[in-house]
This record gives sequence, structure tokens and C-alpha cells, in this order.
Amino acid sequence: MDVYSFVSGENSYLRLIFYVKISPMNIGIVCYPTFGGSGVLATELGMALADKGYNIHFVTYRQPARLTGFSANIFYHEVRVPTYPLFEYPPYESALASTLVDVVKNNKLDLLHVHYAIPHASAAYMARQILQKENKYVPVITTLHGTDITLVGRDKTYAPVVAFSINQSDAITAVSNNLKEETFRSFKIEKEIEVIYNFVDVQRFNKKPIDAFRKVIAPNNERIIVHASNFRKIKRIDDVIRIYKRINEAIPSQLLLVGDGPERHVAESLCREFDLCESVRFLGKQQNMEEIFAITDLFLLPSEYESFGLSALEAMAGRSPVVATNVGGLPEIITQGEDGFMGKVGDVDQLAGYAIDILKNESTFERFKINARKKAEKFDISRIIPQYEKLYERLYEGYCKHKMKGVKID
Ligand code: GMT
Repeated sequence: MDVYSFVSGENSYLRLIFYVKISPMNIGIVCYPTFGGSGVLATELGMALADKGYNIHFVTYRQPARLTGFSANIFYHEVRVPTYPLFEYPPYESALASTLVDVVKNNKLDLLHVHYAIPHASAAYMARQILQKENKYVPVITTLHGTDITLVGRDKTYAPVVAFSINQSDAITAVSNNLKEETFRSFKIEKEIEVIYNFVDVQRFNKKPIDAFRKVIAPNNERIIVHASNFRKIKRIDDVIRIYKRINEAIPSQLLLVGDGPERHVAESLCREFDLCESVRFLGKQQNMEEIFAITDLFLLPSEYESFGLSALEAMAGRSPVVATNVGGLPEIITQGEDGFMGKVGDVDQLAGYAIDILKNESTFERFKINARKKAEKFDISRIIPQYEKLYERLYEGYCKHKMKGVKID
């Protein structure tokens, strides 16, 4: 191990107290490389840790969408899943576990941090078991993000593996109190779950609106309404269009839809049905959300469930009030009537009414904007990253104790 060296003492207890850090930790991050919230969060976390000097090894099947630019401390390991005529379903989980074994050994990883339980927690468990047989121990942290518990994870097809692999993790984190509670409700969890909220880099989302961009989108000074998601059923894209229709009838506005996914066609056909095609733009997947949120007047998130709602937090950092449903972890970020409003799932009249209340009066609108930004500051990256670092250190300490008990590790 080259992360910590030990100042020798009389006994192992003393030695433990006097360990000193001499080089940065090597951390493996496993995530989905897509634009989805868990992948975005894992990538932003890795990049922030790399800026702090940690060596970060991303292990996934494609370059993560938000992983742009060059950093001397960031490494990327692609999981290859060879096909074979016998495989109707190529075994990604086995390929990932094998890649993890290889990456841990060859890069002396100190811990694995996996995001989204399925299949990352079970692949990491398998890798850890294989490495242990070779007298190497690598602690595993599993961060639960939402649908890995509340939707897919609960499905009987996956539930036993999800519960087992979560329990086998050395540490478990959830992105909101609500998700923590949902996890305890859904599975027999035998360990503590630590809540570490999603975060946002408020400096990055502090952009001045680009006037030319705003003029192109809203030439007659209309309000700009935005929704961003992966267009899955859970996001209730049809409600987005219905809410927008009502807002637009009261206050002239434009709708920007960011992202893409299986329900896009629903949005398109509703736009045609309501004759809204001229004022609704499908922007597709976007990298620079800070530029879009700089011209956003209101963010809509009428989801069936959101464990946290990272997109809402990013919008708030760009000074946009949020109208959302009162579900999951959203009440942990939105304060009713101050920085946004939450209403009932599917109640498009209520949700549109809230949006109109915010937008119709300039001073109310300004107040909501200021409050949204203030709220986002509470979730700034500088406040959340240290919580992960503390967890890493705690696990690493445990790992050192383990090492001292005579288990041969490296
Ligand atoms: O929202 C999605 O469908 C994407 C999903 C994911 O796992 O990529 O996002 C989940 O994780 C985000 C980051 O922790 C949370 O902010 C989202 O609220 C959560 N989505 C749901 O719970 C539906």
C-alpha cells in the first residue's frame, strides 16, 4: 500500500493512531456513463476529487457523458463485453467484475465506489471476493440513487441480489433521507445508510444569460420554461406538455425540452395535438446545462418519483424556481412558496397554477429566483465532497486496522 505509511509504535493500536497520509488515494468509480442523474453525479464527484489530488479510475462501458477535458489524475477503463453466438444476453456483470479485479490489482486501488446498485454493487462484491482469495482487500461503497431501489431494484427479478449486495457493501450511502427510508422499507438492510445529498457546483451555474441566445428562443420576451430528463415514463413528459399548455395560455412562453428517451414521441404527438410545435423545442442531450439554466425562468419536474432531483438543483443554481411534484426527496430541496412549489402527481391544473403564480408578478418572480439560488448554495460541491472524503478516510482506517490484524493485503 502506498497511500499511508505507518509511524512505528509499541503496539498496533498506537501505530494506528499515528498513521500519516503520504500520497493520494486511488479510487475506482463505477457508474452508468449516460446523461442520467447517477452517472452525472458520479462523474462530477470523480472530477472534483481529481482536482483535489485523488487518482480517479472510472470503470464503465463507455466514456461518461460529463467526463470531458483532460486531467492528469483521471483514468478511464472501458468494460468490454465480448459477444458470442451462445449469448443472447452478453454477461455485462461478469465482464465488469473481471475488469474491476484487473483495475484494482494493476492500479493499486484503495477503494471502489459504485453508483447505482444494479448491477454495480453485485459486480463489486464479486470482484472483492476474487481479490480476497488473493489476499487483497478493497472496500466497496455503494451509493443508491433512486430507481435502483424504488423501481428496478424492488422488482422480484433483481431484489434478492440487490439486497444481498447492498448488505455486503462496506458502506452504503443514499442521496436523500427519503431514499434511505425507501431502502429500509423495501429491503432487509442490516447496515447503516448514510445520507449524502446530490451536489452542484454553484460557481459553474452562475453564468450571465447570453442575450443573443435568449432572443433566439424568446424573440418577444416570452418566459422560458425548461424540463430536462431522460424522458422515461416516471418523468411524466405528457404532464410537462399539459402544464406548459396552461402556462402559455396565461403567460406567453416557450418550452425547452432537454434530453431524450423512450417517451419523447408522447411529447411530440401532444405538441401536435395542442398545436404547440412552434413554441416547443426539443434540444436533445446537452452538455452545457449552465448555459440553458442561465436563460431559464422556470423549471418543471412533474415526476412520479424523484429520489432527489439533481436537474432541479442545477436549475435552482442557475436562479430558476422549480415547480415539481411533492414526491421522494424533492421536499428536501424545494421549500413550498419560497423557491418553488410542489403539487400532486398528475394534477396539471394545480402545477400550472403554481407556475403562473410565480411568473405573473415581477417582484414575486425575483424573490423566487433569489431564494432558488440561495437554496442551491446549501448543496454546493464544496459542502458535499468533504462528506465523501470523510467516508473514504473512515473506510480506509478500517482497512488499515484490518491489515494490522495480520490479513495479508498487498
Ligand atoms: O432520473 C433518472 O431517471 C435518472 C436516475 C439515475 O439513476 O441516473 O436519477 C436518479 O439519481 C439522481 C442522482 O442521484 C437523482 O437526482 C434522481 O432524482 C434519481 N431519479 C429518480 O429517482 C427517478
